[in-house]
Amino acid sequence: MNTREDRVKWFMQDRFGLFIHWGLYSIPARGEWLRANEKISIEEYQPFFEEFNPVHYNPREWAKAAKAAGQQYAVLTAKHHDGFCLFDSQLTDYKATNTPAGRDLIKEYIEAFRAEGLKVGLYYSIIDWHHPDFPKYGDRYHPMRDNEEFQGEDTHFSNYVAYMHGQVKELLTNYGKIDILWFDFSYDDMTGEKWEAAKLVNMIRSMQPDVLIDNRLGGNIRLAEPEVYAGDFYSPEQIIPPGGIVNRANQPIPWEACITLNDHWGYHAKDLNYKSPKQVIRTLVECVSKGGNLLLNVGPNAKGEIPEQSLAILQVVGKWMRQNGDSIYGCTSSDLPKPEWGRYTQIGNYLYAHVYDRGIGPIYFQGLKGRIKKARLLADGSELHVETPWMAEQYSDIENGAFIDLSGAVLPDEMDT
Ligand code: FHN
Repeated sequence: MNTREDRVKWFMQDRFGLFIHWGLYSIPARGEWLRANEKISIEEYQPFFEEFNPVHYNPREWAKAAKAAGQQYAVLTAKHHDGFCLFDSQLTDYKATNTPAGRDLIKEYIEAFRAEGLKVGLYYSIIDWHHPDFPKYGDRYHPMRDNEEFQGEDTHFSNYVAYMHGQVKELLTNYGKIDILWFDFSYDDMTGEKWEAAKLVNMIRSMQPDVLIDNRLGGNIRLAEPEVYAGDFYSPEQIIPPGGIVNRANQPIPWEACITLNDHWGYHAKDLNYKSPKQVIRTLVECVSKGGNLLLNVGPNAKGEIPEQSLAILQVVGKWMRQNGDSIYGCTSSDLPKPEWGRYTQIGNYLYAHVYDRGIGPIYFQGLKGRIKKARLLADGSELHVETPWMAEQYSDIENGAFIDLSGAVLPDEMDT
């Protein structure tokens, strides 16, 4: 039987993925929670179903952009909370093949990303605002929870659980090897066995034993003996855990921070607050320096296009990755204390210094006296020199350190990124 350590090997190597939130909500262009935020009924939302026709959808272009950005895997929403399926499910009519799009968008995504050599993940919402048997009354996450027409409405939640399990089975049967199943999300008492999560994960493991599962079905991945459904990796959202993530025995566990490129997951016409390429690069470095992955999100528009501003940022990030990817792929945290000038990432005996603020004079490597065999600038491969500055022996707190002279080197982070 394969273990979590077996399953996550590629994940810990790849480090950088593309998250894609796309669906009917791309038409109103006010984010994927608009049904709940604006109390939109199923009937008021129906015109978007009848209109959805992403005429410019070309997932090969998406895959090429992700690959050029240095991303090694992707996770696309197969179904978000609104219940709309981008895949040709036989368990519902609420799917892309029944819209003017008339195509299985997931099938095309998987074929395109695999063709570009990227691994493929599917996001699947266990919350479903469209299914008649998903709890409505009193559920704090249902868009119509305060609407009297749903008061007391009978729902047979077991029907929904069977539907949800059936759709997961479809996704693992009809689209070849899936690398990640990204479930979203458990809350309050809607967690774990409420979803019959052990049965679901046992089915998943029997069908595709290598697929990675996130920790949002419930349970506690940090336990010494986590529940079978507690997941293969922890999924912090819009945050980088300050000290990475460890289990109760203080052992690092795999994690992946999912972070938006602007302020929204789904397409938002007025979303102008984009992170700069430098912010993205530093976020990626910070994740890896703490033993984690970055899943960076884009929200394509109703025509199936990733916004130009998102593509431009990914392009600059890709330039940095082409020069510095060795300091990301397969790397993790270092045991050394965080240096004041930036961050370390490490793989084996290779230590990568991400210098954000070079300050004045040579940069200082605490604890590395006599341990630096050679130093190279990743951007151009040029040699860097380990040196001991004049009168260094009189400086305090440097008895076990080393200095490297960076004068004349243009650091990647000082480029106009
Ligand atoms: O409610 C969702 C949200 O729309 C988005 O999909 C994020 C991405 O991780 N997950 C949930 C919020 O935690």
